[in-house]
Amino acid sequence: MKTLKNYIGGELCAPNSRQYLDNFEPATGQVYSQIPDSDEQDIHHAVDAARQAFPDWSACRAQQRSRCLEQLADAIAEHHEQLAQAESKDTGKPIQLSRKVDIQRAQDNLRFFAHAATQFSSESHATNSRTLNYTLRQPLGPVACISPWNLPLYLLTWKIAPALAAGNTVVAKPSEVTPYTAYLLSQLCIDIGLPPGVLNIVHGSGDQAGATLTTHEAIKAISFTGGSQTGTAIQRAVLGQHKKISLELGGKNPFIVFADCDLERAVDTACRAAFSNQGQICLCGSRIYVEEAIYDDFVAALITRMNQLTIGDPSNPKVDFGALVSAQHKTKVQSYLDLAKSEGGELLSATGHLDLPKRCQQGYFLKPTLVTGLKNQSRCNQEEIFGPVATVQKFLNQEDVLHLANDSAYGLAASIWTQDLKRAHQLAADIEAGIVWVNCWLLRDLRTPFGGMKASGLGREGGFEAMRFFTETKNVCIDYK
Ligand code: TXE
Repeated sequence: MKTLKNYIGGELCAPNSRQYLDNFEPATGQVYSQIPDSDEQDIHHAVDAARQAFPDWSACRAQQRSRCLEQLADAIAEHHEQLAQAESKDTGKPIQLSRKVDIQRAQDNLRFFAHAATQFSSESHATNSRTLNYTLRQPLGPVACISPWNLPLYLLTWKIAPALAAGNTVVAKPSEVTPYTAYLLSQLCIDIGLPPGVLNIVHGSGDQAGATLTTHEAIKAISFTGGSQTGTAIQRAVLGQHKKISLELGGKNPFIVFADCDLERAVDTACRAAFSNQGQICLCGSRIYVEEAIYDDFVAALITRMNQLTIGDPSNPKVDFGALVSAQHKTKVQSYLDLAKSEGGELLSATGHLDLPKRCQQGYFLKPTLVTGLKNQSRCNQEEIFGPVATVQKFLNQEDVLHLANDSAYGLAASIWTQDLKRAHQLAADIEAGIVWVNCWLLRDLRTPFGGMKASGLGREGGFEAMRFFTETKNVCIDYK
């Protein structure tokens, strides 16, 4: 059994209390590591380390910070396979997804912000012939990065990279459900000689380690990805502390299919959008709306596509669909299947290849399911299930689907499928979502702002916008005559 450690002040250390939490492998339901159950003392220790490292890190040349991030990206590239296996074991997601998406994108995040660090700039405005305004963007100090379990290394690096690039020091708290890749990252930080205290990684529960970190008086900004309720709890907890907060929360994203779409591509992408990572991606298209004329054909084709998924041991490279992240989460998702029935829905589950070896008999597996026949206001259509359950509804026309899509507390992402350019642009402008894809899903350009509206979050991450979040903006006005 592996015992993980915190990474504080450049060293791996046991938690102050010597208390640990069990870490389960979702594919087997067995405990396979112990993670520090960090308390206030561990958080104070980590924040102190970040505070001490801040003067040198913030004052060093951007090229030096860039080099450190680049070296960390190189280290991830070198350990790509080890990290992918660890991630798949920790989350229950298919190894091929860990290889292609999470670990690759973690590396990309660090490389992107390594380059961004040397390109970051601010503005100056010549107001008239004697007055000049210029903007200083200064790093904030120690900041907190709190990340969830669904894409653990990808989302952790998405936060720490811009924070470090902008000259801040970081205390990160990865999800207690999937701590393993963050632990491996701390070993890589030691290997590349990252200056002590620049990045600190503290493991533990949200209630204890997370809450202590976010409310710590020395923490100047919080970048959080996780559930909407937790986001709201953090906002409340730090009310009056004047911290900067960026919240990337849940979604209930519409996937809109018009009759003039490329049907084959739309069906294929709808299946990926609904069921990738067992539906546990905040950007998943979990509300599918199909124009009346092609509704029956679309649903039949989608079921056929779902039946082609191989469900099984995530460590098998042929598997497309693995286990849910925890027993607790599986119970939550199952409760929505019961709810869907009681709300009058019809459940269409994939009958595809279920290939579970003996070691996976106790794993948290659940087949992908489509639910038809629900009202838009049903709880299954309004609440984030965050699992392999997608709803499908018919719509009549553009106006009708716009109303259905926006009739939601969430506003993270949308995907629109049509050949009609005018309609696509109109809908993209009218849909209440921070990210709109037209004839695609999940394509990312790291320069673009990322984040949601309404209950899906606050602030936009991505590109220079993410670095600006981690700075204090100061305008200097000078009269030089
Ligand atoms: O997330 P939490 P959970 C949604 C999804 C899921 C639900 C709950 O619907 O079912 O959220 O998932 C830390 N102060 N998403 O419970 O609790 C916690 O330790 C400070 C969507 O796993 O929000 C972890 O590191 N930190 C989402 C992180 O917050 C606290 C991805 C996220 O955990 C804290 C994951 C507190 N009081 C779940 N309480 C997305 N947007 O992609 C918890 N944490």
